Amino acid sequence: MTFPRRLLLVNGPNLNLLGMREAAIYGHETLADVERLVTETAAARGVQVRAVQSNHEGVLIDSIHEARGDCAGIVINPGGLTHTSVSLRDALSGVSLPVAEVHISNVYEREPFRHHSYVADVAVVHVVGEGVAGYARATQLLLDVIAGAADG
Ligand code: CA2
Repeated sequence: MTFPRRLLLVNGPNLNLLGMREAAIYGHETLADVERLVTETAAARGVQVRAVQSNHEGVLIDSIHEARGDCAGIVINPGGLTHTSVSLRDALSGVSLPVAEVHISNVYEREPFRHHSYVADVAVVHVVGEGVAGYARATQLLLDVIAGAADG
């Protein structure tokens, strides 16, 4: 494989609270658990992970820009910015890297304002409502896409 052997994992606003509040919706696992899961999933395929969580949109956008040339793809749970941020979507489409969008909860079974994602059509992988385990599946699927593109 000739692609950079690194993924960027991005978690958006409030996901630092995982495991501390709203366990009925998001479960008991913490952000550290998420980052460990993705790191171990990627490591099993020889890929490193750079993990970023921020409550600030601009920090997230900067981290996405910095992935260009350094990472082969992006796993992202944009949190509430999923439903509001054209700028985050533009950053993702601007770096031209394959993107996996993950949501812990099933956003389609929640309030109507969570049904629209500005990120969905710039992502090639979508995993919704599988809890924290969904990050591992998203990582596997994204690595499949990257490996397929490298082969093709
Ligand atoms: O289901 C998901 O993963 C979400 O992306 C989580 C976002 C929400 O705005 C999206 O609609 C769906 C919220 C993340 C906030 O996470 C918290 C975790 C624990 C306690 C409070 C918030």
